[in-house]
This record gives sequence, structure tokens and C-alpha cells, in this order.
Amino acid sequence: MEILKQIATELEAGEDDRVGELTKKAVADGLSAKQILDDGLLGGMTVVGRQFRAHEIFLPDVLLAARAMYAGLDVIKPLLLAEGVPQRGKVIIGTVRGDIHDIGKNLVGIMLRGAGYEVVDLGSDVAPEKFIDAVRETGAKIVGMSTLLTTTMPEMATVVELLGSEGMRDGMKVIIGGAPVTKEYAESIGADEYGYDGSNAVDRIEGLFAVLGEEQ
Ligand code: B1M
Repeated sequence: MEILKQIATELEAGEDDRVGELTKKAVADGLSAKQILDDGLLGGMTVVGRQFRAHEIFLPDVLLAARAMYAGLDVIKPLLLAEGVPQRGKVIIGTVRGDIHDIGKNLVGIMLRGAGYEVVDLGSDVAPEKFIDAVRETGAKIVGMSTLLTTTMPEMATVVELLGSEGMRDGMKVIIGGAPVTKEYAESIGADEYGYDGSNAVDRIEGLFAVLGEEQ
């Protein structure tokens, strides 16, 4: 669809105002928020990632693209949330220490809220102790961690270990995700689940709450 291509192209160019305008137009034209997200915004961001890896563009360009991504997300966020159902459970989310990438984590948060979960978002560059404190303070039974950097993946293992050494691992579940994360990695660090995108994270978390219910 032409307008989705335009959204992707303007995002690649870091034109946040244009991305915002075009996203509004796409919504007015009747396109679904999911279509705009997957084929427009994320389509553009995938190209940006590829160009960055190939050294065709540089960090400031990626920052501009991220800003443009948020301009589009701001428009579709209410639509992604619209299908919200009554509160289903509390989930803590955060991007691990050393990593400031937050777009994916925020998307997971939006999808979870849209599905009726209460989300406690700790932000990005979150120290392991902060996850532990948040579990204590909120009583949440699920912790979700995100990372985009291979170098910060071990932080996820640190949080899982800390939950264990603090005697908090029983009766709670951990889910991890982010571009470099795999199901195998999740298993290797003792996490309970791996989510590959926002919708999948919602499905997995629903499954984890079901298991928690059975374990009680
Ligand atoms: Co950076 N960056 N970046 N970056 N960046 C990547 C990740 C990289 C792959 C680019 C590349 O080389 N091609 C590369 C990492 C390489 C590696 O680790 N092997 C990289 C690098 C190297 C860096 C810096 C180190 C660059 C530097 O300084 N030299 C630096 C790191 C800074 C730091 O964190 N300490 C850096 C900085 C940045 C910006 C600040 C400029 C910006 C982030 C802005 C922001 O987030 N506010 C940025 C961006 C935008 C990217 C790319 C281009 C796009 C990331 C993104 O937002 N994707 C990225 C390349 C790429 O991934 N294509 C890249 C869209 C997002 C929706 O997808 O986050 O994967 P994602 O989330 C998905 C799923 O993974 C999943 O659901 C989400 C929705 O579908 N998911 C979960 C995510 N978390 C989940 C949790 C779950 C379940 C599912 O359960 C809890």
C-alpha cells in the first residue's frame, strides 16, 4: 500500500512531522493500527537497522529515525490500547542495565496494556536491583526484560540469578525478549519464556499467568 511505503520512507529519512501526518492519514483512510505498525513504521525501522549495520548511515540518523518512530507510535497508541479489557494482572517491564533502546520494550508495554494487563514500566538502563525492588514493592508475579544489545544480554541472567538468591523465584515468572534474544538463550539462563514481538509477548504472558494459577 502506497501510504505505508511513504511512512517507511519518511521514517528512514527521520522526518518525524511527516511520519506523524502520514500516520494520521493512514488511520483516517481506515488502515488498522497493526498494519501501520508492521508494514509502515517497523518496515522503515528494519531498513534503518540494515543501513546502520552496513555503515551507510550513522548514529544521529538512527536517533532521528527513532524520533520519527515515536511520532507515528503516538498516533496509533490509542488504537492499540482501544481493545483493552478489564485488568488481568500486573507485569513489570524494563530494558536491562547498559541498554537505552526502549522502542520495542514500549511497544510490548502498549500491547500488554491493550490486552488489559497493568504494566509497571521501569524504563531503560534498569539495574538488576531495581527489578528486584519493583517485585517487592508491587507484588507483581511476572517480570519482563528487554534488550537489543548482545553485550547486555548477560544482565538478564543476572536478574534471574538475583531473584533466586533473594528467595523470590518461586511463584513468579520471567519473560525476556529483544532482537538478539532467542528461546534457547531464555532457557539457558532459566527464564520461563521468550517473546519475539509485542503480540507474542502478550500470548506468552497470558500462558505464564495460566501456569501461575495452576501452581497456586
Ligand atoms: Co541501536 N543498535 N545502538 N540505537 N539500534 C541496534 C540494536 C543494532 C542491531 C544496530 C545494528 O548494528 N544493525 C546494534 C546492536 C548490535 C549488537 O548488539 N550486536 C545497535 C548498536 C550497536 C547501538 C549502539 C551501541 C551504537 C553506538 O553507540 N555505537 C548504541 C547503544 C546505546 C546503549 O543502549 N547503551 C545504540 C543506540 C541507538 C539509538 C539511541 C540511536 C536508537 C534507540 C532509540 C530508542 O530506543 N529510544 C537505536 C536504534 C533505533 C536501533 C535500531 C536501528 C532499531 C531498534 C528498534 O527500535 N527496533 C537497531 C537495529 C534493529 O534492530 N533493526 C539498533 C524496533 C523495535 C520495535 O524492535 O526493539 O527488536 P525491537 O522490539 C521488538 C522485539 O524484539 C520484541 O518485541 C518488539 C516489538 O515487536 N521485544 C520483546 C522487545 N523486547 C521484548 C521483551 C519481551 C518480549 C518481546 O518480553 C519482556
